[in-house]
Amino acid sequence: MSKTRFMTLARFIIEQEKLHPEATGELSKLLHDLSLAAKIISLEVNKAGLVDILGFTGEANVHGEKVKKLDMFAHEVLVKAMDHGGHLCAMASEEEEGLIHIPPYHNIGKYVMLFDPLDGSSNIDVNISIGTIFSIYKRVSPDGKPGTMDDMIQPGFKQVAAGYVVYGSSTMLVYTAEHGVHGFTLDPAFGEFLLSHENIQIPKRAHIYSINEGNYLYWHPGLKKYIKFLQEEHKEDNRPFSSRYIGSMVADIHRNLLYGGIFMYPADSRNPNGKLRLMYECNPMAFIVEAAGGRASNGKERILEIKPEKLHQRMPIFIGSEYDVKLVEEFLAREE
Ligand code: P6P
Repeated sequence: MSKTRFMTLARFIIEQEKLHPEATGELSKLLHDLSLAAKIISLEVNKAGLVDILGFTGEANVHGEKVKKLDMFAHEVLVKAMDHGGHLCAMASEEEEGLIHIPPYHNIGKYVMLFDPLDGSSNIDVNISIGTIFSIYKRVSPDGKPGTMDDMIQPGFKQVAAGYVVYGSSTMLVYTAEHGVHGFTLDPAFGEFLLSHENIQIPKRAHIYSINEGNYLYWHPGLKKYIKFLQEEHKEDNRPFSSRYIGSMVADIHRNLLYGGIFMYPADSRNPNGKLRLMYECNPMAFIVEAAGGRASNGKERILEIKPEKLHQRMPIFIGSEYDVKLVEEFLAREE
């Protein structure tokens, strides 16, 4: 990889293609289209409080357009950015029940993309970091025809690329296409994503745990014991851990990816499948964290090997530093 201060996302993708001849230029162009959508969404997210786009006012904005929720805005930006490049045969969004087909006047490609356009959007009104999550698979149905649900409902290990954009103190795009996890920070001065975190590796052991402790009463007994274990003092074991929970999965996992940590959204007695979506949140994040040397399970099975049944199904998730995800799995197994 050439050493340059201005390693843009586009240049990095081209140089990656040279390093990995099996990589197809199509995936690179797809990521490029996605980065444009990310810039547009970032612009709106960062001025949301100013143009009254927050919440759902139902009134018209200064342009006379009906003001939408920011997550619907992000959904529409992504669909429009991705529907004409000729790389996809269909899309699926957390904001839409069914498949999103490619308009008949556009070329049909050999990939599908699933995305959560703005995860954590309830945090927008209080200026907390939120994110876009995307997941890309190669189609399994015959080429040249519109995509089908079979193209979407694939186990996570079949992904060819996955990533997220975190709209925080800066806007960062983090992705993996099976050759390392790389982070790019948006320079708003000239609207380019510049390589800032090459080949991210998550620390093998954590000292941060992320979970909504307000649900403690409803947890599995093994999880209660695990969290109490993390809160005990044991200097050699780096305990007690620090508790860090933003309530925005992308922001929580991004911090844990860089610092080490375990993020948990477990099943509980009220929500037997947890809250997060397998296809839009768990699979892409698991693909990224595993590519960075971490681990992701539902407490028993590897997330990426779970056979999906429905597009919007929920899945418990324990994800982050390998040692710590293995340990919580042991605590859960002991109390089966
Ligand atoms: P809770 C945001 O609404 C979200 O989908 C994730 O981004 C986040 O991790 C989780 O839900 C927070 O859920 O129940 O702790 O508020």
